[in-house]
Amino acid sequence: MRQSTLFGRTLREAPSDATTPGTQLMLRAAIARPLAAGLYTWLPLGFRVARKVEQIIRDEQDRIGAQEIRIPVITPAEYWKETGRWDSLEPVTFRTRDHGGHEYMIGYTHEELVMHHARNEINSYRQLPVMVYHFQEKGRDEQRPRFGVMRGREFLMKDAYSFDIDEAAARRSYNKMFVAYLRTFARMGLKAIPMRAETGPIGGDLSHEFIVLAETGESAVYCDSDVLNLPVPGEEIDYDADLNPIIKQWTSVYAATEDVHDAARFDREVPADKKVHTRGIEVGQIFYFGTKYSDSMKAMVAGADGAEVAVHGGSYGVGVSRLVGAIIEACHDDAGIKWPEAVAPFKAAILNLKQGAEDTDAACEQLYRELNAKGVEVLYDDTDQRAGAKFAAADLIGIPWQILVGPKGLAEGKLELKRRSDGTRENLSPAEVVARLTS
Ligand code: 5CA
Repeated sequence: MRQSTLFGRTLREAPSDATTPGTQLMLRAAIARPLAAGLYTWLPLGFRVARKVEQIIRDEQDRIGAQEIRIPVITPAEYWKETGRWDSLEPVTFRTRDHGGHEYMIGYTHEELVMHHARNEINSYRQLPVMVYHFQEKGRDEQRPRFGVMRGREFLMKDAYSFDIDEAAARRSYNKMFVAYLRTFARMGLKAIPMRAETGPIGGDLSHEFIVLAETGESAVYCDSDVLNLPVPGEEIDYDADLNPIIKQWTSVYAATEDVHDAARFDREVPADKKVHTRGIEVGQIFYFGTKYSDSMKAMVAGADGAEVAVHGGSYGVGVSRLVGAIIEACHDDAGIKWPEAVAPFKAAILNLKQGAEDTDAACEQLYRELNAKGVEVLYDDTDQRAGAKFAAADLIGIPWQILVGPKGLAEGKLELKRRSDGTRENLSPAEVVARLTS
């Protein structure tokens, strides 16, 4: 893409209401723009990141056999009334009526709706276990929308739901999702730490939050330094094997947020020498809630002995919108964002340091064509800005590789390849740059 055509201007100064470095950078780098409190529009750069985040999540959900569906945003009151959440969620939801007077709410979450489908689609233990998931906008009338897209009133969530015949089977599903989450966040270049959590309005008695460490995060975090170095399971992981050893490894290290800093609730207390006190952002939460929804909604299945039992459920959320904000919060320096390559809006940026000069224009155009032809996503800064402004914009936007094309280097047949993450620079021929970015 040519930067001169990009919809969304980068800003030299952040608007004064942006309180954290991440939210300032999100606005300055033209990732998203507010429409109203807690309501954001993704601009092209941000939308590309959100799509990559979504695709990594989808990949890892598919890998554990979860099946993608899509439930509507607008949800009828009748299902929520079956569980009592029509009343309990009243203060935090957006509601409306149709012309016939029927009541609806914008999904705050989707347990009731998926449970309604499950009771119609599943009637025998032979159909279990099964997991479904969807990506869908959620509406939550947060009292204090803040931190940009990280606490919005509308946001994109991946929510998954598991159905099992009994508690033992449901815990196997929970474990699969737990490991899938470890892999999901690691693939985005993040260190996400699971912590025992409160179950809040979702219910049940087993839950973990996944917290990305970032100094500006909303939650104070205490954790065992060992948890920072645990290896995340690789692609070869066998999800049908017993996952308990992995879960045990990750839950036997103490980790807690300040608001639930009550040692009794955690898997283990940590010796004060190993305790790390930092901050973090909750990017996902998983719940095992047993028969809480299936009892009241009569989602029954016939067991092996023919007797009808209520299906055991779990739900598993990831905040897609929040992740985009959390990645910025976790990956930036004073100059701007440092996108991890897996989620970067583009892999490389071409900076034409002398726009309008025949040799730099020609070299940039050729490089741009060649990289595009080889499938490398590239943003070409073909604007009329002077070199200094282009450097600043490129560092702000945070694309992992910058290719600096200037007359001096070109005279020797060289371009400069700069890595945004650590600032290292190399002088390479155009062919070497292409080879590097396609290897
Ligand atoms: N039904 C369960 C799991 S599917 C559920 O709703 N869980 S949740 O409330 O913990 O939300 C899941 C994830 O959505 C959170 O971990 C967080 O990453 C994200 N999230 C929650 N509220 C917001 C919000 N107001 N703005 C942006 N993301 C949010």
